[in-house]
Amino acid sequence: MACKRGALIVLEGVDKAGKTTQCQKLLQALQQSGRPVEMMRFPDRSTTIGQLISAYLQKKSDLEDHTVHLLFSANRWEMVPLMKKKLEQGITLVVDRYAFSGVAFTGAKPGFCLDWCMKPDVGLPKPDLVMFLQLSPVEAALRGQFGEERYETSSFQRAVQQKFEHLMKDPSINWQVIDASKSVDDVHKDITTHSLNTINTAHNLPLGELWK
Ligand code: NYM
Repeated sequence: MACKRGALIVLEGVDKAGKTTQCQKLLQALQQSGRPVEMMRFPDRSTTIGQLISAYLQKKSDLEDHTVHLLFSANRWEMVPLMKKKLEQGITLVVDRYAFSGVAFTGAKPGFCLDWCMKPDVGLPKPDLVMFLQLSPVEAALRGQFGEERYETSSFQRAVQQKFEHLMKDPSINWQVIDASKSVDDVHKDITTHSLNTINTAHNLPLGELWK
């Protein structure tokens, strides 16, 4: 019999919500419990497309807004064969940002509608679980200064948060809102509980297609 597939688990949220810390803690916890698991992150800055994106984010280059949106999407699509292979091999993928960040960040720019922003990512592997690390802008600001990269301002992050809230109304996605104002360990416990439930149910379900 073919092995049971892995689960596709995504963490989303505005900057400073603790996504990367929590992805790493989840990875370690699942590894320690003997489950096959790997972590990915988007943008994946290691590829040729990822390097274009990284230079843009670091303000070393300028790109037209539609163009960079499509590059972020292409950076996900170029990973799809690898993602599918790993999931089929029974490996659970913990992913730091996905298409939802893509839509929320571009959608927060003037002149973009969410519908247009979603189109390039239609048909990507559909996450079995998307956990949104919820943190108010006030609490995020208390966690320290933003860095130097593009988009790292409080006003832009507030606009991004609104776009995420819109996306979370979509019942076709298994959204779970996580209170990211709790301690790192308490947030980790919530995330682990949701992830274990999802890994057990995803085993028996076909991998879906996003927004289709
Ligand atoms: N970002 C991320 C986008 O604008 N579109 C996308 O599709 C994705 C995946 O890039 N500010 C933005 C969100 C972040 C930045 O930051 C990547 P980090 O620290 O590498 O997650």
